[in-house]
Amino acid sequence: MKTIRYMHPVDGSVHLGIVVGDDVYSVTDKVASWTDPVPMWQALRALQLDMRSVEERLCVGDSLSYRNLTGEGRLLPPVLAPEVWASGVTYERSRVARNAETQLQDSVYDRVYTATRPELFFKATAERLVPPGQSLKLRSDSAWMVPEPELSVIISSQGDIIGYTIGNDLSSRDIEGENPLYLPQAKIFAASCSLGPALVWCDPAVDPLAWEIEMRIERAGDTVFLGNVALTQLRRPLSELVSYLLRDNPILDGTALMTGTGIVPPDEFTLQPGDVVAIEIQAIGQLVNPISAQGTRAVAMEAGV
Ligand code: DO4
Ligand code: MG
Repeated sequence: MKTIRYMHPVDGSVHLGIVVGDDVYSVTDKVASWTDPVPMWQALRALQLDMRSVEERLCVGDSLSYRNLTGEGRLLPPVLAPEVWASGVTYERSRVARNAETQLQDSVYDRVYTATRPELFFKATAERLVPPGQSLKLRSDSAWMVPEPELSVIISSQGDIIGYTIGNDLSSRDIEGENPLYLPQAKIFAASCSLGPALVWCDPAVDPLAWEIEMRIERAGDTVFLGNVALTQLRRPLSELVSYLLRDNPILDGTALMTGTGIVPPDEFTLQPGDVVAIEIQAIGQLVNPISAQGTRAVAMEAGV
């Protein structure tokens, strides 16, 4: 099952919808308290209801067009994630990129890539999240910034994986490269994280390790970067990343954990205002975010949405 959160075209109210092809069926119209996947997931689990039969019952009546909701800038992050955490150096490509950018002689990155304990760090709060289609913003004090396309898991407070979405861990390579202790400044700033466009619910039939991530960066209509990676290249099991996050660290239902990047553009590449970053995992969809400078208004706001 695939769900999105969106602002209703008529009154702007927040809805949770199930996506079937181009049709979006509002679940909120049928169960008013379900504007977010987490209460729905909890209710289905408590009642031991089969997701598929629930989907069949809910996907009836009026629907909206997914393409139109996306085009009109009405999508919201697919879950109201109270916190977003992230993982680092979980792919060989990330280890190589960190070694290239760091000014340290003795690489902490080689060590963390093979260590038992993964690198996990805090990335964003719900208020800091940029919805699909809206602008991520470059730090004004960095000259070397890249998007990081990452499979992201949505988890319950108990550590159950509720579902999967796409994350963009927009990062500064020169700030982290100067000193790894600057990591929070390289990672956390206004409009540095986006999640979306949809949530694919955890299900025995869904195998994220069979997926591939593709990232395309466009500048003035030209593709200036295209790369992809298979999820089989992720060095650590998803359950391992989740279990380390929960060690002595209470989290709330709906927390997002980004699982690290396996795609890094060449070292000479940096993002510029006006670039558009599109990250695709076929089963989930395409997370598209324009890039702008700090201090500029979000694209959807400019469009008057
Ligand atoms: O240590 C740096 C973080 C690297 C990261 O965010 C990633 O590998 O995705
Ligand atoms: Mg990352």
